[in-house]
Amino acid sequence: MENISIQQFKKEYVKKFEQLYAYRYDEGSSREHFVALGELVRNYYMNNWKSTIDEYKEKETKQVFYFSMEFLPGRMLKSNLLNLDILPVVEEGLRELGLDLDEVSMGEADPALGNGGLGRLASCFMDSIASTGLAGHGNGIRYQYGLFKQKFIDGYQVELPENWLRNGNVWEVRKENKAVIVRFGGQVYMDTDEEGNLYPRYENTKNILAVPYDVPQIGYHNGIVNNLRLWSAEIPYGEEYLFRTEEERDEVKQITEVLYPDDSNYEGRLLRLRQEYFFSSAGVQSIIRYFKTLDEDWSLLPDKIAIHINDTHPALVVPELMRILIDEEELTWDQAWEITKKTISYTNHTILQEAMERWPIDMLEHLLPRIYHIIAEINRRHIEKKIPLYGEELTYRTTIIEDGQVKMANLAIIGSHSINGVAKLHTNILINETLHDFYLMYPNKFNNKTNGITQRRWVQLSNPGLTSLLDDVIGTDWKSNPEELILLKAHVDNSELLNRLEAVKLENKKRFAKYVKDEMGIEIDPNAIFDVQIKRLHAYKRQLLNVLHILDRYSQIKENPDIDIPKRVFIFGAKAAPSYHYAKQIIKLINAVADLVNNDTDIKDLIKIVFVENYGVSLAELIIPAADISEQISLAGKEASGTSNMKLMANGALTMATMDGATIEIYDYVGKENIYIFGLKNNDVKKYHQNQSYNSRNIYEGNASIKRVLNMLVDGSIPGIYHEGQDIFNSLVKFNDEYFLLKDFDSYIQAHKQADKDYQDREKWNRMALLNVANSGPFSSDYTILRYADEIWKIEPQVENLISSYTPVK
Ligand code: CR6
Repeated sequence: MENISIQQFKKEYVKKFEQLYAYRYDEGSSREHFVALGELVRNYYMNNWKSTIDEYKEKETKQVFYFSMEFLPGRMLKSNLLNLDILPVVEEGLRELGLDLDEVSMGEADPALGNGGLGRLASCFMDSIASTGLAGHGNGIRYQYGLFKQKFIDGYQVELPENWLRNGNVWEVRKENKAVIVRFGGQVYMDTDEEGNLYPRYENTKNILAVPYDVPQIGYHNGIVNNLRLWSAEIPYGEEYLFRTEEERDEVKQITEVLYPDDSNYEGRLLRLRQEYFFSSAGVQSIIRYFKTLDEDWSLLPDKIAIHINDTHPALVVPELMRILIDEEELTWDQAWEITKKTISYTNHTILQEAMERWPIDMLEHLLPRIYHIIAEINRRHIEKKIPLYGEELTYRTTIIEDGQVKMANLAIIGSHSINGVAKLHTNILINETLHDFYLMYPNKFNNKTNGITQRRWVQLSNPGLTSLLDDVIGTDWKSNPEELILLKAHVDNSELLNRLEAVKLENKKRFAKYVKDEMGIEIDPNAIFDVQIKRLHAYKRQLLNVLHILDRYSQIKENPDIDIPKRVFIFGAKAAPSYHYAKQIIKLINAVADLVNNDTDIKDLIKIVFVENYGVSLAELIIPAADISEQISLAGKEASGTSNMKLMANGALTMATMDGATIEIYDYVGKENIYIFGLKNNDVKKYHQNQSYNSRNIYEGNASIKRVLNMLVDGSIPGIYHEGQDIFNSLVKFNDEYFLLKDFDSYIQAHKQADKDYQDREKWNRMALLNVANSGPFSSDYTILRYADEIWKIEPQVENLISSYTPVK
């Protein structure tokens, strides 16, 4: 956009506010100021939004559509201002009007339309696609209610509805004229038309209107505005009479009402299947409608369109695209199949068996009869074609339909041209273990794309102190080319700079400490080590190991009150899926330990525990810049990638980690001196499984510290956890400790002792922190997305690329 002066902004702002509310702007609430500012900012990008979309169409630019059941964009105001290059003007203008941008920004709801890493990754990707000048759009669901709001009552997690749309959404544009019909249920018969062609005749279907709400995805300083299209379910116009009962009307509303609160866990309910088909079908239909305006030969579809599916939740795009090409556009099966495979690509985000989607045949057949026919036919042809090449045994291990169920990962692999994992180790596990059979059939489909994060949100916006330090020391080019952060390395011995880095961290810690005091009434010392574990609560992520460390430390201080260790604040942020009993027990345990330790005067503030309620994107923005230690302690082989590891590193936290997910790549970049690695490696875990030689009870019996700590769970030392303590104890001792916590305990404690020591040497610590920031550039999602574009989607940046070079896959 053209430059706007502070004066002009102020004038436009006041005018906009008073037009909207009909009273003086200085009487407004932060919510109203946010709305007024949002409405004004719209004017600044609307033209670019239109011209971006027009230009793609005019030039017939190949476009990618990123289908994801989840997006976690966070508050968009500051990010939009940053990318439009008007953040300083707006900030100053508001200040002169007596307003504070941060406060105004709090007036925006944080849309929690995702669970965790997968949803946030989708949003980092949206930002990077626009910012690297790529033609790409998101396709998802406009949930009326986002991920539940978490409350702790008596230390237990309670879930409350997240009505994020209560005050509307200034960024979205409802596009009724772009609505499509999505068909569910009924019966389908294959009939023959006058020319003798087969066509499906539907009876008694329920037709639902899918209405798109488009949200702008603004590129960084490049004039590009792409689209995030979120679909909402409605009763079709004029068909209200077909939905006569309350129940029938509710059924429609429900489709886009709530986000399933499961993270890396399969939720196999009928409503979830409806959601998946709803946004997959609506998205594919709108893409096809666009393609038809280009008036091109169908065989050119893969040259104009790429469809990417974020995990298997949108895997029904495979049969849906087949359905449209065959039933509606009258292509032959073989033509349609070639086009479908060439158009679609798929990312796998987990190897956890419990997260693999499988739908009962009955359910699919009932809800989507024609789609089920097509899947069955894909499966039949797959078997027919592969048996002569690979034999029966291997082929039958790769079928889509098995034991009365439809396996969505198999459908996604067979129906696409690319499948990628999200970190090197994860991709290797897919290739060598989980999906090895498919790898034998399609070695060329497999590739790795290590996840990334956008430094725009995770450094520039959330850590202004670090940002201006970086600007002063290495110039501003890192903002469009994060690899330039490596220039910082040359300053590693500059003690003045190291002190400044420490001062920035301290300011961020004070900011968070204030939040903790105001919201939770807990006093924490900003000079303590802030030790952070923020992620969904899952047994494999081992928050419990963190707790065992705390209990061990607690016991040591009790035993030896004069112990010389730095103060620690253990910070947790984590939601548990409402039905995940064990995860909720661990939440209760953490809160109970916090009560015990925080109120024990013997501890003299050597330990404080802060478990923030309702962790999400906005809290992450506050916590990450304040972190000294980043806990990435999953059992090796279980965390596909992780992305908070990258955000924390970029903000100068030191990583305390097992060799898992993308943390291994962090280790490769920063080097072993600048990271704390402990615990079993993936191969060690594999050996234990193969030999069935793990025996946690032996460890418990033979290790005095472990015994002491575990006994605390059951001997009444921690008030209020009678049942939880017993169950958790049993999981570790009686049921053989599925995630090898006891095996990793000693080396974890050792690594923390080393961290205590290092922290006391301020210069050493700051140097390590600096090297973490310096090496975080390669984890920019801009590079990740350029690799997707180049190697999978075959699309090129449209604008003069802002990024001069990017690291090739290593
Ligand atoms: N839970 C992985 O577990 C990864 C993200 C994004 C996850 C996590 O390690 O960083 O995806 N997987 O790739 C799924 O959601 C299935 C996640 O967020």
